[in-house]
Amino acid sequence: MQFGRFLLDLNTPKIMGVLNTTPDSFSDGGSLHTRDGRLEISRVLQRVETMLEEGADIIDVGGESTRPGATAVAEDEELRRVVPVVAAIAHRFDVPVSVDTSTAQVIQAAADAGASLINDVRALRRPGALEAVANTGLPVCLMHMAGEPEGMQDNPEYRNIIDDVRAFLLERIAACDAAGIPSERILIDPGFGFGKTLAHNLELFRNLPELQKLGRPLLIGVSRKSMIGAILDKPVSQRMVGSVAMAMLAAQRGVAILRVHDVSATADAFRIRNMIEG
Ligand code: 7PJ
Repeated sequence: MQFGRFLLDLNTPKIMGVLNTTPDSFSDGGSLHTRDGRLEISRVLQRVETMLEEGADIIDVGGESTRPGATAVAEDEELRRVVPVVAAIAHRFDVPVSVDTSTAQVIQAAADAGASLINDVRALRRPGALEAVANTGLPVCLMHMAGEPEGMQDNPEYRNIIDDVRAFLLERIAACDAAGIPSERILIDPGFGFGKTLAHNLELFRNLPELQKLGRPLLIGVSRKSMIGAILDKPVSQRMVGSVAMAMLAAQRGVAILRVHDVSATADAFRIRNMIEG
């Protein structure tokens, strides 16, 4: 699949390394910031270089915390956080840069700064987002989320989680088509932890092959998430092995791209898998 000027072979699972530019990320918040809270570009580039050495195939840059309960960030604040980071990475490294955003203005500015993928947890439902992606010609990941981060974990309910997520993704693929974004540029994501109970997450995970049938590559993020914490009864700092185990199971179910924090460990697991599976 084409990601800007990069061609990725999705027949073997690819690793998307998470780079958080928010000071309040639940898993690695603030590590790229100075003590007075400024994002340091030199630290960002160092972190990216490490992730590339460890085996990342894509770098995902996020400027808005979407963890449960997080409040939305202002557009200009998101622009200010994300655009210089995208530009610096795209300029320095030969790697597709993905941008975790829902905002039309950020989509356009990130594309101008050299982004290769738009990763939208709101599946282009914000005003102008469909048109912005269509304009840029970039591929997009459409993720399912019930509600907004602020209230999404308050008693989420579904008629049937698989049917509901599938119907949502089909509707968003149709909306993309109507806006001039062809399906060849679309990845889909059931959105683990976004308005879902542990039972919902597990049922979705078991049924990933069902979503595979929609005919678009699957991208998922389970890394360090509360579903793993709930299964293992462990805090965020002790969820790496569980995350890698889940990444392996996802790869086995045909997932094309894994969004992860622990690039090195995931890359080791995938190398073993590729050697065995050929
Ligand atoms: C996801 C994401 C995910 C996609 C986040 C976290 C929360 N983008 N951005 N899929 N999660 N496509 O990393 O735990 O699951 S932010």
